[in-house]
Amino acid sequence: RRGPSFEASHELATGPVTSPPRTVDGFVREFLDQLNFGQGVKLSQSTINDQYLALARTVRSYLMASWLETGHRRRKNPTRIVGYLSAEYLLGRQLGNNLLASDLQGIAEQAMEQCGIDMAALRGQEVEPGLGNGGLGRLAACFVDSLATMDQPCIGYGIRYEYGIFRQTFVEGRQVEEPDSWLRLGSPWEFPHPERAVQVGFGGHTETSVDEDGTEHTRWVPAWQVRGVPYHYMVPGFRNGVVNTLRLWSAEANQAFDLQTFNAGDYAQASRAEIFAENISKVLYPDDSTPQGKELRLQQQYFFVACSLRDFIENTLPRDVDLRELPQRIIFQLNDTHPVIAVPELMRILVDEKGFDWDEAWDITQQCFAYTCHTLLPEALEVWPVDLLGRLLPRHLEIIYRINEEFLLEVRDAFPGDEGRVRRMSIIAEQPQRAVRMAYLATVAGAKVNGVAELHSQLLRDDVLPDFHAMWPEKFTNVTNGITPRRFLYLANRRLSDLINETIGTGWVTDLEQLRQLEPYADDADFRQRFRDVKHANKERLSKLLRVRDGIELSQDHLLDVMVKRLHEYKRQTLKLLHVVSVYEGVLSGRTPIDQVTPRTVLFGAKAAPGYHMAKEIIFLINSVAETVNTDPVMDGRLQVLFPANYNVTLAEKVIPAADLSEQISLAGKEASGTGNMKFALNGALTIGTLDGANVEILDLVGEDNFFLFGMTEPEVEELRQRGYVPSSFYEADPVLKATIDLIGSGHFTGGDRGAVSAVLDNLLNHDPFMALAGFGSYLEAQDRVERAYADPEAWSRSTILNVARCGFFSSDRSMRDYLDRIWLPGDA
Ligand code: F55
Repeated sequence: RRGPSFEASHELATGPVTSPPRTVDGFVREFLDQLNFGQGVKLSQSTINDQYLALARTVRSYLMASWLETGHRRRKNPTRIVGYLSAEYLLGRQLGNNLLASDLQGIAEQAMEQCGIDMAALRGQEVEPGLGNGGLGRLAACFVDSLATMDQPCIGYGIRYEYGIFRQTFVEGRQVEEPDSWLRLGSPWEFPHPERAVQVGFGGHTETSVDEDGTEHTRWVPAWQVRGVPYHYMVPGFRNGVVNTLRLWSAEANQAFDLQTFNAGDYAQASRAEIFAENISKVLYPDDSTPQGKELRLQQQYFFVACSLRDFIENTLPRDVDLRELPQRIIFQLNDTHPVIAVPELMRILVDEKGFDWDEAWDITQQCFAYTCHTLLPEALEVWPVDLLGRLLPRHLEIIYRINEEFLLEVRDAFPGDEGRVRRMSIIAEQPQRAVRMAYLATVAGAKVNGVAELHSQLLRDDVLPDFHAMWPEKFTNVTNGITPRRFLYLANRRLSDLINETIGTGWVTDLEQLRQLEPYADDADFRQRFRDVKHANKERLSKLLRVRDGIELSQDHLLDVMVKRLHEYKRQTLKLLHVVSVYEGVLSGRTPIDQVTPRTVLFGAKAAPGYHMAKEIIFLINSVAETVNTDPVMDGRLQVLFPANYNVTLAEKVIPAADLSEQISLAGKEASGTGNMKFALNGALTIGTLDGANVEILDLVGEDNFFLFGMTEPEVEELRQRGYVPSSFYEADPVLKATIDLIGSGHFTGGDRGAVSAVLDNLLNHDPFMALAGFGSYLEAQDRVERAYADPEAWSRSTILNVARCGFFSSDRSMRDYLDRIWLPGDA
């Protein structure tokens, strides 16, 4: 696999790779070299983009020795490594994170100053890689950060989309999507490795032959192939000399064009194949919960999974390792069902290519996978129609059928005579069309299945996969999600970090439970004042950003009430909006004297899936309400509604540290976990929330005095649905709700146009699948409690400090520990 070695013959090249000197001068020298020899410009002629690229490559240079050393160490020490299989990684900007991890921030800043360069401008030049939709993709990014910080071997496998999540703009209040061309100005953090490219087949047919001893052998003959080229990204641990690898695959055509066709003059036709192949990694599907069964999506899934397995087995695993030992060398964690086609792919490799018999291959495969489920919505469970799957991956479909046959024998064995159960549990659904249930396949194949918060894991056992739980109770476990304290506290909230460092030292950065030591300071008036100063400064920073970024004015002395997350009905942005309108309506109608309105800014951030009609209508309604409320003199500036477009990781890092109130108001039983909820609490915002997802655990840890709880429990939701939920009865029974909805319905926010908001209102009044109207009363009551609490700054500060002190549990380092203990290396203690 290796070429002839120049290194072996050259003394300079055989020693350890050395980093540039960790001094300001050393940094300047490396930076200027990168500018001159990497970018090919002199400092005096360079653009901000030149400088950004050179700075990024400088930081890279410092991390390189650790990266090579980590790889070397891993190769010497054969252990089970984690192959994290995720179609999404929502990484956020790299520069700040990599400076923090390498402890080069101070040096870099001084070096840039010496060069007369405004470092903030260079930071602003970076376009974040938005290779994910939301929580699931961001979770993957937090997990690889934690594994590197914990010096755990991990390869993150995924897709290098040429276009990430769309850029959102608003035109007359409506969402318009624009392509996210994040690679346009260069991508200094990636390392293409065309020499490690692998081939992936699609389509075609299978052939069966019988050998001398009568054994059948099946072989897949694909109709077409694409080339997968890996791009490597550094994943540095926090100041520990570890750099792990993220390996993202890009699809390329094997031949740029058909020369004969080209010569015959049909230029467009000549490059068809190239366009076709490259489409596979062209763009991220922007649906965050309801997967559409699109062929290109299945191509993406199989493409990255096939590349990853091939890469691990042929290029990462040492040649002398027997594949029977595979489970001792790798555990593939399936981030939702998106990579589940890896299961039949591994079976195909073992049986068809490596000559294993079925049972032995299945035994190996079952030990190599574990599955994480991220949802509870039935419509979000991925299924692939068998005709589509059979066309694209005929051999895989055969393998799935066989897995299912043998699995159903096991079910019959365990539950004799229970054919209803057999039908329910079949990996193949018969209705509404024959289709493969990917969650079932993952559950059957996986050594473990986990949910992402306690409540979610319980509902997974009880409601989503009860038959599987009955059959294999020990397969099921919980790992509550977490967030990386490096990015979401240290990097995003430097002021709070400095205050914490000064108070309890820096151990919390890699051991977040140490924040407990802050508890006594909740009773220290001086500390509370400094805590408030931090929050105030963060609001000022956000205010400056929004002025430049969006032309928005953020009032400094307002309660900052934030709801940022993907737009989805189950998350109930409309409930938040009903609250806003009710406050406004109270003043308009004279019910509430204006001087009794708590000055408040409600900030929304949310992208809607482009095909999700209702979500887009809700965006329009939010913008319409914002426009009206913000400009109506009757409110005297006391209520502001802001909706900066294109909420992403970069904006989150500014918004979250400035927030006072965190809105986590999904209908109980619908949000699997949430991770934004953790980020806010850790940054000293108080939560108003339902008993859903990880909110339950946050409440448990911070205590009910420091959390604004409202709404139904999950069993109460079910009970109401059983009784028959009639949303209009809540409308009729609650005069405030009625006035609120009527004001929207009157066209007040849409220039008199009643039709413009009718889709949302009709839906609320006649269907309201997520019971916003039922939640309205208790939500408003909880908002009253918020305002009373906020009126006492000392008590409020005390609560926020206790939130920070008690949220150490939500470090993704702890999540990774739990995965290691319960799933990846159980018994390793
Ligand atoms: C993306 C693509 C498809 Cl096809 C389906 C779902 C998604 C996606 O982005 N899901 C997602 O973000 N789920 C969220 O995962 C988080 C991490 O576990 C949870 O905190 C959150 O509750 C859940 O909705």
